[in-house]
Formats: sequence, C-alpha cells, structure tokens
Amino acid sequence: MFPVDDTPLTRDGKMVILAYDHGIEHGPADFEDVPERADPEPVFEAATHPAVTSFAVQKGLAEAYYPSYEDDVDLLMKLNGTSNLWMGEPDTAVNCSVEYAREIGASSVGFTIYAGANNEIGMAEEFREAQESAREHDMPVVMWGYPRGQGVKNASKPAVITYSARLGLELGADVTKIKYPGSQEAMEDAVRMSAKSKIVMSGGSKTTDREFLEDVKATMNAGGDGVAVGRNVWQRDDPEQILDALEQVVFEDATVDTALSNTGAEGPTADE
Ligand code: FBP
Repeated sequence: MFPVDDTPLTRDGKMVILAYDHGIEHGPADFEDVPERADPEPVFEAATHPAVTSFAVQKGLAEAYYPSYEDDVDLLMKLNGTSNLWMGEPDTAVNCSVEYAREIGASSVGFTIYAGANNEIGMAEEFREAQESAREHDMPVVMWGYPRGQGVKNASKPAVITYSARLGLELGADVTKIKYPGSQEAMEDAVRMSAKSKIVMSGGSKTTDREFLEDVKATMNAGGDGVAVGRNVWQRDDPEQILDALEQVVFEDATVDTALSNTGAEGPTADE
C-alpha cells in the first residue's frame, strides 16, 4: 500500500482537503451569494489555514495562482472535470496529466469516477493510467467517488455510497471521497468496505455550522479520515472560523459543542 501517511496530503493520517473546483463543476452559480469568492485569491488565502492539509483545484487555477502560494499550500491537482453545461450522461474530461501536475508543484492528484454512468468503463481506464503514473511519481491518488448516471437510481442510498468506497480500494485509490451516507452506522460500513484505503467525507452544499460539523464528527467516529470540503468553507462569511472548528473536530477529537464554543462558530441550529 502506498505510504500516504508520509505525504503532505495527510497530517497524523488525517485530512482536511479544501476543494475549489466548483467554477468548472457548477459554474458561476456557486459564487452568486458570495461574489467576492469568484476571485481565487481569497480562497487560496483560506487554504493557508493550518487545518488545511491540501488544496484541490483544476490546472488553470494552479497555473495562475499556485506560484504565489507554493510555500504555504499543498497542492492536490484535480485531473478531470466537466462543466454543468454538459447535458449528456455523467462523464468527465481529463484536463491535466500527472506529469504536468507534478511540474506545477502538486504533491497529489484527484480523479472523479461516476460509477454507474454509461462511460464508467472509459473513466476507469483513464483512472488506471493516472493511478499508475501517480505511482511512478510517488504521488497519492484521491478518488472523487460519485456514483451517478443511468445505472444509479438513488445516488444517496447508503449501499450505493458504500459501493463507491469499495471501488476506491479496488481501483487503487489511496483516499476515496464519498458523500455522507446519512448516519454514522452507514459511514462505518463504507469505512469497513474501503479497508486500507482512506475515506474522506464530501462537504456538500452549504448547511449550518452545526449540521456540517455533526456529519464530520460522525465520519471521524466511524473511522473515517477527514473531509474534502468546498462550499461549506468558502461560501461562508468567515472561512477561517469554520476551519478553526474543523481543526478541532478532525485533528483534536473535539466534540461539536466544544469546537463551536471554542471558535465562536455557533451558527443557528437546524430548527432555527
Ligand atoms: P463541496 O464540499 O462543495 O460539495 O465540494 C466537494 C466537491 O466534490 C467538489 O470538489 C466538486 O466540485 C463538487 O463537490 C461536486 O459536487 P456535485 O456532487 O454537486 O457535482
């Protein structure tokens, strides 16, 4: 097994990956409520927070901004991605090679596979090439495990999410990023299925501080290894505050209440 714990992707074997590839995946809609975050600069700044183990972006942002941040930010290059304007079956284009990611300064790479889509086979074959190339360069591989497409009736079903956790292990991902399957028990199943491959929870659309941290805490309690989060950090008014709280929950085993009161990040509860 690749020694992912000895790489900058992890700290004490755990991860807070800050994701900012939404401009390609979702488009300008994700910046509507936070127009200032369409500018990559403040989000690169947020990635310098000590809680963030790696920052996941596409090639264009890395080329344009990473040179100013290479001393303070660890780069996870997302190798594939497709716009929301694409109306076919879920599929994704390979936009960057592992070699070029390394050249720009990435220490790890990320790759989406839409299991259940008509082109699952093509994506898995592209993944093979990237995974083997990453091995040659001693770079960890994070799989964005997002089952969707014709073969998937309900992408939120725990059994489907657990299957994608297993897929990560079987295809040679060091870390598989999965949606939160709805409960700690379901996350325990996913963690069990991923065996030696690590699991991080995908942040999802913006919720309250408490709801988000509760899911992260349940993931850690289930034996998960951290979080890969975008909107729940950079769509907030104060990304630093939620990153302070994440630091406590992921790396210091704090309860959600403790993290919220220590950081002043107490947002409204779900019923308020
Ligand atoms: P979020 O925490 O904002 O969900 O970001 C994680 C992420 O995987 C991004 O890397 C990616 O752009 C997005 O979610 C994909 O989301 P969706 O499942 O809506 O396509």
